[in-house]
Parts: sequence; structure tokens; C-alpha cells
Amino acid sequence: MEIKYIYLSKEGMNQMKMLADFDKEGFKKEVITNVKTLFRKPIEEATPQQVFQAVSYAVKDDIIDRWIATHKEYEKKNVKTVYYLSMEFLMGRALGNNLINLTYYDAVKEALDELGFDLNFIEDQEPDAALGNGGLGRLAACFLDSLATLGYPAYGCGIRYKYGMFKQGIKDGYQVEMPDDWLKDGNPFEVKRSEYAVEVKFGGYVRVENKNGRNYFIQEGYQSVRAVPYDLPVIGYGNNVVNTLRIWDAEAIQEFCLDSFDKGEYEKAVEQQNLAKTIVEVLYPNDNHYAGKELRLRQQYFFISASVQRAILKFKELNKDIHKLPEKVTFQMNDTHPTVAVAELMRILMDEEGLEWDDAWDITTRTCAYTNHTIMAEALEKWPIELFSRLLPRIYQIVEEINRRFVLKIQEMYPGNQDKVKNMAVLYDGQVKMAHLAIAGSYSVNGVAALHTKILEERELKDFYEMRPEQFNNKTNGITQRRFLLHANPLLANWITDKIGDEWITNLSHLKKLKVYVNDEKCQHEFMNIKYQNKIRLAKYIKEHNNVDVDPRSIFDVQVKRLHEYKRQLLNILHVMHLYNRLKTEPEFDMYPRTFIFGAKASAGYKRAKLIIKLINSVADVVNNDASIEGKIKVVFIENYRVSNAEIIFAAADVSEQISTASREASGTGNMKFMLNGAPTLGTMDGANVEIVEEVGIENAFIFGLSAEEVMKYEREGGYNPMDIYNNNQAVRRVLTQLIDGTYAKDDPDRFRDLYDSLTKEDVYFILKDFDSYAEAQQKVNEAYQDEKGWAKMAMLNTACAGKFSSDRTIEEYAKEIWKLKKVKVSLDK
Ligand code: Z57
Repeated sequence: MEIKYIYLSKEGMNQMKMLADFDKEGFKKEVITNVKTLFRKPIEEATPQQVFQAVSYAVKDDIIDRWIATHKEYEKKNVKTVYYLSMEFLMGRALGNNLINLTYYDAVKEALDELGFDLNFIEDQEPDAALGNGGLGRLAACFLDSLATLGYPAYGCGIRYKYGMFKQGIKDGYQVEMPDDWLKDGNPFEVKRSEYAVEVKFGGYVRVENKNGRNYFIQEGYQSVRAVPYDLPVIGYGNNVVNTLRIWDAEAIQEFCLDSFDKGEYEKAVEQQNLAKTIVEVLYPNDNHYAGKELRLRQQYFFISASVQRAILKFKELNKDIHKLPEKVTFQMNDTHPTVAVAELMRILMDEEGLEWDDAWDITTRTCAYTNHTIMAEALEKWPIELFSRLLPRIYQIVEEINRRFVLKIQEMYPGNQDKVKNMAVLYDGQVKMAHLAIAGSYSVNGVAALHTKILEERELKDFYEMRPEQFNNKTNGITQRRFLLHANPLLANWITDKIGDEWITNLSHLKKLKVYVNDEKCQHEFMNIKYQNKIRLAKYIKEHNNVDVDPRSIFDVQVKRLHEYKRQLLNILHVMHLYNRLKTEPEFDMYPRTFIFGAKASAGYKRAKLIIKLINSVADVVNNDASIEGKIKVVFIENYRVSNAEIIFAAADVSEQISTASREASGTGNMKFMLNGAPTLGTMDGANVEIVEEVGIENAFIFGLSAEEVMKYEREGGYNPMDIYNNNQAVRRVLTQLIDGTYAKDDPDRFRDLYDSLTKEDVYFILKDFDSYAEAQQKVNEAYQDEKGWAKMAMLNTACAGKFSSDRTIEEYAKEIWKLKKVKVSLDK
């Protein structure tokens, strides 16, 4: 394997055009002053963390002017605003992204160079804002970036968790979780807005009072907390727009009163302090899984009540008639987690604004909209009525009435059909079904990829779809190219700009102009050399963080995503075991060197997922240390996969593993990040993979496995028999046997027995069923990669055809078809 030459871009640096209004000397002075006033130090003595803080405050200064100007413009125009309600915003780091979107990245890099600092190193001092689990939370973050870039008025509304997604360590091959104390050094970009605090009430009981022939519902004997918002700026790309991510903190209502000798008062004060503290303490680390914990429901109502109250107060500052609310506000509910918003809005409209039910319901159902992100049964939120009504007595009353009227409607449409009631009611079997509440209370229900929406309409939500088809629509997910190309892969970003100009930064469909270069050998070399540089960067990261040597000339085959059985990391590692067997036992067998890279957090309580992590690391131990296979296979588990290292990983990938059981991955968004960075998809026809193949052509992907139709057919017929495969497939039987014979667990041969059992008894994720087809697709990857020109062309076509998967496209569709928003222009008069 030859070492390829290094492509260095001299021209085409992005972001040159805005440098004119950046005052470099002023900026340097401000950084020095900030170090002085924040840390009473000369800059020479500052720690890298302190320099990070000082730089961020200097940047914040520029941001605030635009932030104020943006909101002045919004108020002047009295614009319609979307409130994106989400339990999760997986923002990652802010500094680099803020500089990119201000178009100051290169200028600040230069300024810091002159001060003797490396911007990359300073960026590395910032902890990730990991207020999310995975796809759903990162989607929310990409949406905020696109909303600001397109100039749409928007708030993200969420929770300021004290501890975000746990930090993952690997000890002896096992995952260990460590708290993510992301706020310990302070967050330079946030602004506390105490003046906007509101009260949120829990528990107690509802007293009905009749005054002048009208019933008033008064909650009494409740506990309450003060919700205090912290605002984070969300910067649009090069357009002076700064939107807001508003995350809520909880404080005790009454200050702790030390000189109170009244025992009852004292205990009540302590209780309130504790209640406040626990609500926002930590993000639940479950992805695609519902745990049903009371504290989780508290979190949901806490941030929803605060966000909806604040939105109504803001609306009333500029508008007199509450009936106009749907013209000025949309609440977009990110999955069922914020669905209590439907009832909270009803409560405010009736109990506080004095509207009658019908009026309030009409407004609510023209203001709320719902996005479904999964069909996984274990993710569906169903709260026990006992818990729900105890914690939220007034909200529960409202839900009961919503249900009563909804059931009447169902019976009216389908007289005598009890099945319909059973399948669609909001309250059933002693549970509050949050998805049904969301659908009943929304004017729009959308899925997140074409296939997913089809499955919702035809199966999962069929009854709802038949009742009101016009309510349903698809919005295929997207990702922001500003973070996942411009920031994550500067070499490729500059190369693209050299070739086709920089319009792709705000209009990704321009990438298709790259198609004319895919057969050009010089361009192919340049493209693959950039990939090679990025592989060296990742190899360095892996050496530093995992102390594993990987060869950047090998194929980087990457599966990074949450660990979940349906995502089938187990299929991937079983196949690695199979390749290893072949290398050991078939003298004729050869393969191009391959590095299998994994990154995944398992939910802390998900035993089987954690065992799969242990298996991956155990296979790595054996395979990486077997000199007889001459380094043909390396297995690397990257510890603590998160947004910041994802940026390095995507840029370096050759192969994108998207191997979920067909029908289970609603969309996937990692798949799009790989594609954008020139890695072909090795995947099933699931989620947005279907649309990726549609864009790039099936000859530029490696597709395998059962289709969604086939999987669902087997499921209707009660599954398939994995023993048929066990009995007839020697390769499969061999790797299965190795799960229980100590090959990968010398000290405890039974360690992986649970995985063996899961595969041989039911195999609900069709891993054995898809094994051969997967191995065949992998073989094709092996061959295709050795055709250098063919591979370069395929990689380039993946980048060139990724235009559709910008979250800018997704947000334009939401804005036009669901939210009906208008764009706003912001100018800075200095
Ligand atoms: C989550 O990350 C997703 C769905 C959920 O219901 C929950 Br809870 C968490 C993911 C889907 O699994 C992905 O397929 C999808 O791309 C992503 O949400 C964004 O829509």
C-alpha cells in the first residue's frame, strides 16, 4: 500500500468574505482583559480552560449584539414563532460552532495563533453540552442550527440538567458510567434570566368553586418549584440571526429560612429545596426506551408548564386576543415526552384566560403538533393513571375530559366498534397513553423518514390515520452541514469550496455540482487523500484515548450510535468473529486490512447491551493480539462516543454501518453524516437508508437483509425459527459456539450465554436470518475498496448526492407545511 500525497488547500478558505468586519486587534485585547478580570491573571499564566473561558466571553460579546437585534426585529414584526419542545438537546460544543456560524472561525484562529494558542486545543477544553441521548436529541440541535440559519423565529425549550449524558469509561472491557459535571467551570455562553421565572405546581388536590354560574378549578395543597430559564444563543450562519435555546433550572420557591423556629415551616422549606434540586438533577440515559419513573414525569411537566406559561405571557405582550394564538405560536412536540403540553395549554386557556372548553380546544389543536420518532413498543410512554393523577391532579382532570370527548368522537365514527376505542383511547387499561393524547391534541402528526411515516400510516397508527389522514405527513430528518462538514472536516470543506464555491454551506443541494469531478483522476486522488488525512487524525485520537495502534491505510469500517439490540452491533461483531475464523482456518482466504470501529453508550440498566460492549472488547483483545493474522483485522471500541469525537470519526470513515433490523430505525441521522463525508452505506433498507439509496443509487451502497415488509410479515406469523439457520449454517454455528466455549471468555465461558440464548431461542432482531446476506455485502465492500478509482468515485458520489439530507431542507418543509413561519432579516447597524 503506497502512501498517498497530502492535499493542502491554499485557496478556497471558507469564510473569507466576512473577515472585513472582524476587529482582530480588538478581539485579542478583549481576550487578555477577560483573563485578567475573570481569573486575576496575565494571559501567560492562564490555564487552557481559562483561555477557553476568556475567548468564549469575547465571542459572546459579538453574539449579544446580534441576539438583541434579532429579538428587536421579531417584536417589531410580531412574527409567528415555533417553540420546539424537547426533553433533549444534544448540542455538543459551542465555541467552534459559534465561530463557524459567525463566520469568524479563521480570523479567530489567526488571532489566537498570534497570542500563542491553538484554536483546536482551546476548543478541546470545552465540555460537550450532552443534554440528550442520541438521534432524537441531536436532531433537535441540528434543527435549531437550521432555524437560525434560515432566519425563522424559534425557541428551543428544554431542561438545564445538572448532569447530562453520563461519561463512559471502559474498565476491563466493561462499560462504567461516570457523572457528567458539565457545568463545573461555568458555561460562558449562557445567560440566566431570573426575571422570566415562573411557578410550577405538583400534587395536592383540585377544589371546584362556583362563581356567577361558572366553575373555577383551584389547585390546593400542592408543592411548587420556581422554574428559572437560562438562555443559550443559537447563531445563524452569516446572517446576524441569533435564536434562543431556553433551558429551565429549578429553584425552591421560598428561600431557606434559617431563623424560622417553626418546625413545620422548616421541614417544608427543606422539602421544597430537595424537590427543586432533584427535578433537574440528571438526564435519563434511555434511548428508545420508556422507564416509567415518577421523576421523569415531573421533569416533563416541569419544563412544559414553564415553557407554555412563558410563551403565553410573551404572546400577550404583543397580542390582545388569545384566540389569535395559533396565528403566532406553534408548539412542536419532539416525541411524546412533551405531550403534557396539550393539557397544560388547555389549563392555561381555561383556568387562567377564562375560556370555555370548546374555544380552548379549538385553539390548542391548532397550536400543537407532534413528531413521532419510533415504532419500538418499549419506547411508548404509558403512565399509570394512579401516578399521573396524583402528581398532576388538574392536568389529569383535563386529560379525562379530552379522553371522554375523543372516545365519543370515535364511537360516532365507528358505532359499536369497541376495538377502535380500545386502540385509540387516551385512557385505557389504567394508563394515560401519551401518543394518543398527542395525536388527539395536534393538527399535525409527522414521521421522520418516508418508510417510517408509511409504517405509521399503514400499521402503527393506522386507526388514527384512517380517522384523519390529512393530519399525517412525513418530514425526512436531516443534519446540519455547518457542524458535520464545515467544522468537522475542514479539509474536505475547503476542497469542496475550491471546486464549486461556498454556497453549499447554506444550500447543500449545490453539492451535486461535484458530480462532474467523480471520474477525474486528479480529483479522486485529492478526495481520497483528504480521507487519508482524516484517518490519520482519527488514528491519533484512538492512540491517545484508547492506546490502540490502527493503520490509516486499512479500511475504516465504522458503527457509532447508541447500543441497542435493534441496531444490531451484535451482527457486526459476530461477523468480525466469522472473518477471524476464516483467516485462521482457510489458507486461501485473504482480505484487505480492515479496522472495525465501534462507539456506543448502553443505557445504564440495559444488561444485554452492556454485555455486547464486553463482547466487542473481548473480541478486540483476542483479534488485535493475534500476530498470525498479520493485522488484517483490528477492532476498536472508542470510549465515550459523543458529539465532539463524532465530528472526528465521521470525517475519517470509509464504510458506514447502518444495519438495523428493517422497520425498526425510524430514520437514523448518523447515516447522513457518513454519507456527507464520503462514506458509502453498508445497510439494510430501513429508515432514511432507503432515501440515501434513492439519492446515490443502489450501486453506490451495500444493501443487504430482509426488507421491512418481510420482517413485519414474519412478525405477524409469530417470528421465524433461528434453529433452522443454526442447523444448516456452519459459519453461524461456529461463531455461536464460540460465544459459549470460552474463546472470548477464558475466565468465564458462560459470560456470553445470554447472547447465545437470545440468538438461538427467538432472535427477535433477525440477526441470524440476515447473517449470510450481511457477510456477502461485506465481501463486496472488501472487493470494491481494492478498486481504487471505483471506490473514490463511489465515495465522492456519496458526498455529491447528500444534498437532500441537510436539516435546512427538513426545516424548510416544517416551516412551510406545518408551522407556516415567515423568514426574518436582521441587520446590524453599528
Ligand atoms: C431516539 O433517539 C429516537 C427515537 C426515540 O423515540 C427516542 Br425516545 C430516542 C431516534 C430514532 O431511533 C432514530 O431513528 C431517529 O433518526 C432519531 O430519533 C431522530 O428522529
